[in-house]
Formats: sequence, structure tokens, C-alpha cells
Amino acid sequence: IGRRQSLIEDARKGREAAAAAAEAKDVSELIVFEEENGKALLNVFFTLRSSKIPALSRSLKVFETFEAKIHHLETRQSGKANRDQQEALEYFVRCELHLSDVGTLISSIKRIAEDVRTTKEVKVHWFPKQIAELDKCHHLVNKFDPDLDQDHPGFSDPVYRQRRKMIGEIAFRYRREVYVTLRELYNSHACSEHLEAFQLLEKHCGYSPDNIPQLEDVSRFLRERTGFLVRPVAGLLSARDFLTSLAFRVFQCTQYIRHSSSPMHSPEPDCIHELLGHIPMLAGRTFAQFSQNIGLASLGASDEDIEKLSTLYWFTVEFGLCKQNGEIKAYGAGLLSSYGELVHSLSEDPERRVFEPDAASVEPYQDQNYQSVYFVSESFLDAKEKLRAYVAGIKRPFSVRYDPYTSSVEVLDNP
Ligand code: HBI
Ligand code: NLE
Ligand code: FE
Repeated sequence: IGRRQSLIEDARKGREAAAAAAEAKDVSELIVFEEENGKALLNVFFTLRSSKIPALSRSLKVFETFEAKIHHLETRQSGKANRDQQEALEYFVRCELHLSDVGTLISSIKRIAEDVRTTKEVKVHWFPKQIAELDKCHHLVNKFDPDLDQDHPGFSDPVYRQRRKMIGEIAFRYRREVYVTLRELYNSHACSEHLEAFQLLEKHCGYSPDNIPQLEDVSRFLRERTGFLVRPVAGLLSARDFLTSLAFRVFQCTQYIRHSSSPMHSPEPDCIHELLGHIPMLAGRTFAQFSQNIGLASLGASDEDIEKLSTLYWFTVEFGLCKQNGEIKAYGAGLLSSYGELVHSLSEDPERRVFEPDAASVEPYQDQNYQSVYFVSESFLDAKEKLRAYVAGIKRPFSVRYDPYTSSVEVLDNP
């Protein structure tokens, strides 16, 4: 409360000073927003019509009274006559003083001197104009830093100090850390479709280390690229419900962010996973079609087939690898959102097999840690073709067709 009152007081003084400065003629003002202080740089020009010595010292006394720091003091010919018919001197003082003292200093000088002119540069402390800019207000006061303050109760406790340091670093780096680390890794680890879309997302959708993009913007972007829409979801859906929405080119996006103690891997989907992993991939035509086809195959399918389709989804859309120009790259969203697993998937450690839906759909998997097996597709077209052949083998007493004009599914009876 004390701090707030003093801010209100500062603001009041500031307004009064501004009003006083406006009254003083010839004040040209340049406001410079910067991050240091609320000081003004003031240039004062005046003449003293009486050539008696005390006139100058009296005027300098004014600067002293306001604790103005004099940067420059110059005496020069003014071209005007003083009362003794001698040429008057003009004085030029450049000083730094508190913003709220500017007005009063100028009026005090005016009482003693003549032809007073002033120009000033106002240094105003930068402040955020939008709530998102609060992220720039991250300067810590190290008054109670247990590493620096010998009186701190934890100063002699190294374990406590280590823990404090770690918590502090996490708070600083979280979010930025994941984005910046992943973005760097994409160059060598991500497939070309992901890299290409990611550039567009940075350009058009607010993707950046300091910003979490809005679903609205992302959804608009995807609609223009592949007709996919994103909708918010509170958490994990049943596999059937999740796959169903894919049939309509709707992607369900979680809204929360992973715990900051484990930035490199999250066992569950979070907004980092959706935004950095899935969204760029859904901007590609063939991949979008592949995803929708898994969804269409799931409509009305038996529980066993849902299980297989969601395993297929797991080893492709979530953890798939593919060949590109003789190299293996990641296209699975679970890899592209986890810098721990992205590196692991292309390292020596895991096993990599050629993608075959019959095998991939029954391969056991766990969702707590990095995978031990990945499937490598020749290309998205190849994966799509293999999926088509696999889906043709699923028995359903009907078939479905998606009508993009009406965003609806037509059910066709099988004879
Ligand atoms: N729900 N919200 C959400 N996000 C997913 O990625 C997701 C899901 N439910 C099930 C699921 N994934 C997996 O079973 C997929 O293999 C289908
Ligand atoms: N492991 C992934 C990540 O850390 O981003 C999320 C996987 C969600 C299925
Ligand atoms: Fe996912």
C-alpha cells in the first residue's frame, strides 16, 4: 500500500510539473521512454541584465536547491545590452533533475533572470501497454537473494540455496526454453513439411519464444491451408471421440501447459504439444488427408478396431519417422513437441522399423516415457496408400464418405 501511495503521489507531482512546464514559454519537449529513470535532461538559457556578481551565483543556487546535476555550464555573448549599456552575457546550463522539479526550477530562474528559454528531454520509465508485455517486467530485486545477502536466514544452508536457485531459473526460462530448444532442433530433426509450416506460423500466427498463440488465429490459418479447424478441449478424450473429430477435420487442442519441472517431455498432450507438434503438420495436404482417413475409418468401428486404429495413430501421427533425401526425419507430433524424445528417436538407442500398418497397429506401447520402437515411412503418400489398404480390410456393414461442402458424413449401405 505504501508503494502504491507513493506511485499516486509521483503521478500527482508529475502532472503538476507538466502543467507548470507548459506554462513556461519556449519549452520544447522530447519524451524518451527508456528503462532507467524518471529524470529530465533540461537545457536552460538565460541572461542576467545586471552585471553584478551575485546575480549569477543566485541563479546557480537555484540549480543547487533542486539538486540538479549540472552537465554543462557556458557563458557567451548574448548580443543584447544590459542595464549598464554593456553587452549582456547569456548563460547556458544543461542539467539533469527529477521530472517533478522541472516546472518549479524554471519559474525560480525566471524570477532572477531574463530571456529564459528552456528545452528538455524527458526520460520516462518504460511501462507495458498490453498485458502480454508484462513478460518484459522480469527484473528481480536481489535484496533477499540468499546467495548475496549474508543476513538471509538461508545464507549458510547450501542445499536451500541450490534449491532456490533452481526454482528461480525454472521460473525465468520456462516456456521460452521449450520453444527455443525445439526450434533449434527442428533444422536437423524435423521433416520439411513441418519446417515449412513452422515458418509461416511464425510469420502469421504469433509463434515466438515469448508468446503462446491464440487458437482462433491458428484455426484460421489451418482452415486456409487444409480446412482443418481446431477446437479447445479440457483434457484427454476417449480414443473413439478423439478419432471421430478427425473424420471432420477437427483437431481437439488442450489448453494447459506442461509442468515446468519437465520441459523436455510431458506424458500427456499440452498446448506445446498441440501447437508445436500437431498444428504445423496439419497444414500439409497429404498429411491432413492421412489424419482424416484414420478418423473416417474409426466411425462406427468395433472396440478392437478402435484400439488398432489408435495404435496406428500413435506410431504415425504421434511418433512417426519418415525418409527425406536419404535421411530419417521426425513427423510425429509427440516427437516434435518433446526435445528429449526428438533427440532420442533419431539416436542409436531405439529400434527403427519400416512402417507396415498390420504390424504397427498391434505393436504394444506405453505413454509414460520415450518409445523404444519407431516406424519409418517412405513418404506421406506411401503411408497414406498403406493406410488405405489396411482400412479396406476392416469389416464394417457400411461405408462412409465425407462431404466437404456440408462438413458432413454420408453413410452408404454395403450391399
Ligand atoms: N485426447 N485430447 C486428446 N488428445 C489426444 O491426443 C488424444 C486424446 N485421446 C486419445 C488419444 N489421443 C490417443 O488414444 C490416440 O492414439 C487416439
Ligand atoms: N511426449 C510429448 C511431449 O512431451 O510433448 C507429448 C505426447 C502426447 C501424446
Ligand atoms: Fe497428440
